[in-house]
Amino acid sequence: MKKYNITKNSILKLINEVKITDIHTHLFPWNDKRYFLSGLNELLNYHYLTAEFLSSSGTNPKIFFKFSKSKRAELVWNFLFINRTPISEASRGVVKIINFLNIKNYEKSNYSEILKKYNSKQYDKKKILNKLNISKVVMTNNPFDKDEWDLFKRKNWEKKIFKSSIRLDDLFKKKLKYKKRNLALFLENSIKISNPIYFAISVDGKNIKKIFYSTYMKDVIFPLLKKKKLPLMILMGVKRGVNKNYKDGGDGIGDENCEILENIIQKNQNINFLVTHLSDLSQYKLIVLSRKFPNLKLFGFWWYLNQKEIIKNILHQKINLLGFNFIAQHSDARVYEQLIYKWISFKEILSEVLFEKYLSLKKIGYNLSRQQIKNDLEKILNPNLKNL
Ligand code: FIX
Ligand code: ZN
Repeated sequence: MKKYNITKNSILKLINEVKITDIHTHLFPWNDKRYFLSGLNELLNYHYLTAEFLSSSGTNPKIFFKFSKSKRAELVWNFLFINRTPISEASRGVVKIINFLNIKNYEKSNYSEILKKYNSKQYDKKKILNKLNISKVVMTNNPFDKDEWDLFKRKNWEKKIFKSSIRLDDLFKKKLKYKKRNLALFLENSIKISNPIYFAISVDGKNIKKIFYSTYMKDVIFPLLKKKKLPLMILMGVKRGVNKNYKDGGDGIGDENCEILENIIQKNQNINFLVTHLSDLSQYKLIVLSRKFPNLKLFGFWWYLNQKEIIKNILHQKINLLGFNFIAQHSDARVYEQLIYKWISFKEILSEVLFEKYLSLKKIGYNLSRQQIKNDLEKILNPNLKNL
């Protein structure tokens, strides 16, 4: 067997050769003019940054959100990037994007200058995917929002790249009323129209029981998932609207509820569950739970957890207890260029963790081949969407 020389760089090179399937995003296809988001105004209005801006500047959110998008972007830029050092995770994300686009001498640019520089860097949407080696992006599609769902009436979008998932949050959040049979028909029709990879729901600490023990779930959604062989993605541990004035940026951390999840996974062993959890406390419990059930697959580092130091620690735990039986990351990107920083950062972290892991294997006398590492990477970065 040809020996493989393990270095951090050689592993990063292999990571860059693997096609990425981004399992959860809020992106829309490029030519969906109403919902596709891109550009510096959008990046600076990302709720990760507006929350950081509002809490550190003390600006009145009611006044802030009355301003135009570009005015809000300017305020965020001036406060977080000019008056202060852009050191937070979300600010460094913007810096990474600016550098990826090869924009120079921007550090002291005022907003109109940086905007001009940014807009002058024309780049092809497909080229970004090619550079990052992303082959598929799973959208979040809400069948209860007629306007947004109209996407599926259109034919001319990249269906090979942008895949659909059906998001159920509104059904419970808005307490929508359906007869069980009508809900089943509605969802079945939504599946026919959008050909989703999975159904998804986010659960607040407080509503998890209400959702999972509801008749909608027990009598309609679970049976439908079984029938259609579709997995259910659960995004756990968020507490919505801790500060409602911050809008999307106002959500915080909720309860753990791992026991309830255990019960759901255990009772529905013929449904596959893809789970991510916002609380760092829950990670270890869920890793152990995932060893107990083949129908539970963990994915990604959601939202506030998406920080190098946390990721490294949890990735080590995942590999120690699960081998490569998990999905390494999702971007949660809302603005197209966020794919750049979210994936570049994660690939770097992954290369560091895998370097340590493979080296420890080598030290105890196991010789790895290049192909073997590539196969491992395929499992965690490019899961087969037909078999989640
Ligand atoms: O529920 C979700 O899918 C979350 O990802 C969002 O609610 C959240 O706003 C977000 O974008 C976090 O990254
Ligand atoms: Zn999300």
